[in-house]
Amino acid sequence: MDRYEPLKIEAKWQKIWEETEAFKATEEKGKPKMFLAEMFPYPSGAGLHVGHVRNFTIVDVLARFFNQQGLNVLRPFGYDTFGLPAENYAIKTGTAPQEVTKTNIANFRKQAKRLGYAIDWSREINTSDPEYYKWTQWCFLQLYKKGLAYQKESYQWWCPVDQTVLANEQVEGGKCWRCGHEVEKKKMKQWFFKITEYADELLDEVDNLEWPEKIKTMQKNWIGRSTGAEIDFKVAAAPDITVFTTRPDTILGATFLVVAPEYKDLEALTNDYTKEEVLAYKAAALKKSEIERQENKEKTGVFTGSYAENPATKEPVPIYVADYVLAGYGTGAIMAVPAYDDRDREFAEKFNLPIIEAELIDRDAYGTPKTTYRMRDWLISRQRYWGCPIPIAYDKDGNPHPIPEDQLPVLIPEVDDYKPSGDGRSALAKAKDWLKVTIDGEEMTRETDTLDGYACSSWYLWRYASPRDEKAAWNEDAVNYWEPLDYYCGGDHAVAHLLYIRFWCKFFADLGYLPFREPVKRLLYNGYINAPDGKKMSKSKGNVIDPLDVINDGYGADTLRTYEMFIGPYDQDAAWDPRSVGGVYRFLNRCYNLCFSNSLNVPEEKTRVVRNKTIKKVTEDIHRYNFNTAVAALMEYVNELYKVGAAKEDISTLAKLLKPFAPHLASEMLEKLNETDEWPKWNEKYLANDTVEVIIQVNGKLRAKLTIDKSDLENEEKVTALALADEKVKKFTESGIKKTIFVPKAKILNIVA
Ligand code: ANZ
Repeated sequence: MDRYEPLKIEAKWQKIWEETEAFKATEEKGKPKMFLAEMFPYPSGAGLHVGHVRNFTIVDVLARFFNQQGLNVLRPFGYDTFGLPAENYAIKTGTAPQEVTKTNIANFRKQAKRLGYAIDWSREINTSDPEYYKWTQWCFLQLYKKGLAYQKESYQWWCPVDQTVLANEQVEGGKCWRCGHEVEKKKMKQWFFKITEYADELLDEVDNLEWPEKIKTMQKNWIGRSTGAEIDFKVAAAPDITVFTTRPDTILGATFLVVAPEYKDLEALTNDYTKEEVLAYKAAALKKSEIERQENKEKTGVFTGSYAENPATKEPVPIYVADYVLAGYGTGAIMAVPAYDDRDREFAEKFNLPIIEAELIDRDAYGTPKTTYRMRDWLISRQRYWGCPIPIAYDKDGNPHPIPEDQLPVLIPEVDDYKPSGDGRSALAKAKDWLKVTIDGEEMTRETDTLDGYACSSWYLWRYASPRDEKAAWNEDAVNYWEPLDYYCGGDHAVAHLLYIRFWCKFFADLGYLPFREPVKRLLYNGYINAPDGKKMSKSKGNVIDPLDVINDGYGADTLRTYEMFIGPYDQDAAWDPRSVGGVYRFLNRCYNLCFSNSLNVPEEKTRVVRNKTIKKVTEDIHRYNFNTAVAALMEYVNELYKVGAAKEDISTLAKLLKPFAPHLASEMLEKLNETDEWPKWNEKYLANDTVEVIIQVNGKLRAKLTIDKSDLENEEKVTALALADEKVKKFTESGIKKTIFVPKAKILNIVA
């Protein structure tokens, strides 16, 4: 080929990698390992988008970089396949979600292969594969056995469009994270995982993680630990009220109490005169999201009609209901101290309640010390068909029983119609035969809720260690060798997935199944790629860039990969720039031409400094995730080589440094040079300012300037030889030399001819 033809080169190398299983990882005791993964994708019908490409390429650059450095690299791949899009499509078209998922995975795999990723394809996993979800159900049963999977009746976010409950993490600004419809509160019996059991450890260990600070802060705020006290207030004709306060020392100024609209004894606090208004207020409040309720708007509330006794002052204080008090936090009831708390002051001013600047007292005088968390237990019930069935059945009295482990997996039954059953249950309720199950001789009815998809992704990183194991969720030896994950890359799920996975890790470590307590050593949180105008890419705006189009337009995968690393700092959002794509393509062309049309006739000393500098810069940049400046350094290097010429060492160095970004082209170059891809090392000796200019005089007249290594300044013999070999000097010394005088300090060589 006399010109760069990326599509040809890429097809050739992809075939070779596939046939030789080039990226298959095996445990090699004694060889240091490196395990990297991206947050696995949901294989949507639309295929890969440029955001996936950025995310996957970061992982690929690191994987190839470490591989070239001689580490034993594991870079697996998988698909997070349960979820609403496939189910909604099934409801609309009648196509089984199993089928849609299969098609979408095939498409994703094909696309990922066209991007030349160094993936160990023998480790592909898919969360909706019964071989996989069998073990998700096993995980559930372990949590159930320890009391960490339990049922509770409570108010839940309910999306009337998707007909399912949502976790707090899935309600964004009072709207469903999937369809954007306003959510409602509904009282239901649901399954939960008791993540709060690990709240302290989850919080305390955040600081030790090599994760971006912003994610660590988000996790801390989400867990939201508060230390304070619970204090009992006596109520005459209703149950006493326990409040949670972080300021028990302010109790002398507590002039009223406020309970949340959902407060369990609210009705008991009302009387004939207040009941109607209180219940109407409650109904209105239930429609608001927590975020709305905490907004700094004018305070609302209603007097319940009851009084409590302040245990410190013995004074009667009125009890109000107001939506700024949240049901799931603390006890759902507060003592209001308007002199010290701004929210209480606003409320007191509006309702004309006393504001008393009382003195502060000893914190421990009343009540019992108590620590509260903002984080709630993780709601995992979903009224969905396309999810992992919860392995539970109910006896005649409605008591839950675990499905015995040897009966796993509980397979998803086939149904004709995927619509929810209409009575609040999923379409699974329509599979009449499937519903019946016999446990210990007793006939029972299966649970029709499925697990939140986040449960499926809470353990997949360990499955990667032994993805085809039929005897266990993960193999102990394999997990010991590969885990924990060294690098995890994603641009979403800062508090949900990344908290759940830490929770399960601690739980399974406590059971003795994992020899570590944190699943992810280093986290890279990548930014998004936006449309050229800076706006979010979306189908409806018609501004989506299809990565396959970029490849097929003739640019190839290497340009796409290199461009997405060059687009800007990896952790910041960046706008797509078609001109810059062309620039990267021209850069790769220049690399190609250097290798395939150049005569490589420059002595390696000539480019030694820029070569060593480039090796150092690219190596250090990749280590620090400065992928964009690493690519920029390679571009500068190529510019320099075009100016001064290239040695064979330059081309091989360029190919090796380029390989993580543009692996196909780099492989083609290395093949031509008959070189391995071993990562090059730099020599500090040859870095910046390591050359000097020596002035050569013949009979006192300046005849030439010589660039030499600084270290050669000591070597008079070598400098003289280099000078005499110079064409310009030769002319004046043809008649013979009498003597030479070298003054290294002045960098002058005098030749007397
Ligand atoms: C009296 C008091 C006086 C309070 C004072 C604060 C300042 P954090 O730090 O967020 O934990 N509170 C308790 N439960 C609540 C609920 N369910 N909904 C809304 N507010 C609630 O805040 C704890 C403080 O928030 C508690 O301490 C309580 O008000 C209020 F000068 O009690 B404090």
